[in-house]
Amino acid sequence: MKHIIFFIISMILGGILLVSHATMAIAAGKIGVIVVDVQGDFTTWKKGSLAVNGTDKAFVEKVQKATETLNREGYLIFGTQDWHPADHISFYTNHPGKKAFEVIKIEGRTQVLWPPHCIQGTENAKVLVDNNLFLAVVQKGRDTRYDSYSGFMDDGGAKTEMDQILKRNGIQKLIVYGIATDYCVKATAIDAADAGYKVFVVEDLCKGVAPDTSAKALKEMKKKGITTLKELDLQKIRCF
Ligand code: VGL
Ligand code: ZN
Repeated sequence: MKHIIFFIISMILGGILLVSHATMAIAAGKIGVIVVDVQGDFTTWKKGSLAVNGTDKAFVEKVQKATETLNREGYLIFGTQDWHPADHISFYTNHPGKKAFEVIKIEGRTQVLWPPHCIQGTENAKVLVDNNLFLAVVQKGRDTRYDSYSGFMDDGGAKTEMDQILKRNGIQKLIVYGIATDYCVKATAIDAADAGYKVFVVEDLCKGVAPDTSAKALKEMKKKGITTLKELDLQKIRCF
C-alpha cells in the first residue's frame, strides 16, 4: 500500500514538473539565440586566415554543446555567416600598398583592412556549429562595397533579413555569442538592442580579436542596456 501511494505521489510530482518545464519552454519560445560567425577562418582550430585567440577545437565544441542545449530547451537558434566576395573592400589585398590590420577611411567610414577571409564557397567560410540546429543562417558582407560586422545591417545601411525573421518568430529577447567579441558580436548585439530586443551576451562563449578592444566592447554593450553574463545561465535569462 505504502509503495502504491508513493508511486502515485511521484507520478503527480513528475507530471507537475513536466508541465512546468513545458510552460517554461513555451515562455522561452520568445527567446532566440544568435550564434555569430563561428566559421573556420576565425578559428585557430581550422588555421583560419583571421584566427582569433582562444578559438581552438575545445572552444568550438563548447559553443556547439551550449547551442545544442539551448535548442533542446526550446530556444530558436539563428546564426550569422560572414560571406564575402573575393574582391571585398575589407581585404587588405584589394588595397595596393596596404598591410593587414591597417585602418583606413573610406568615404568617411573607418575600415580595418583584414586578411582575406570567409570568401563565399571556400572551406573555411563554413559555419562550424551543426547546421541542422539553425532555423536560419543570415549571410552578411556579400556586397563588395561595404563591410558588415552586424548581422542586422551593413556599413552602407542595407538591412539583412535578420530583424524580419526574428519578428516572424515572435522573438523578443536574444542570447548572443560567437566570434569576435570586439567586432561582429558587439555590432550584432548593439543593433539588436537598438532594434528593441532585450539582449544577453555570454562572455565565455565569445572570443575577441584583442583584449583591449574586447573589454571596451563589453563596456559599450552594457552602456546600451545589454546584459553581459560570464557564462550561460538560463535561470537568470528566464527570470529577466
Ligand atoms: C569579423 C572582422 C572581419 C567578425 C568579420 O566576425 O568579428 N571580424 N569580418
Ligand atoms: Zn568579414
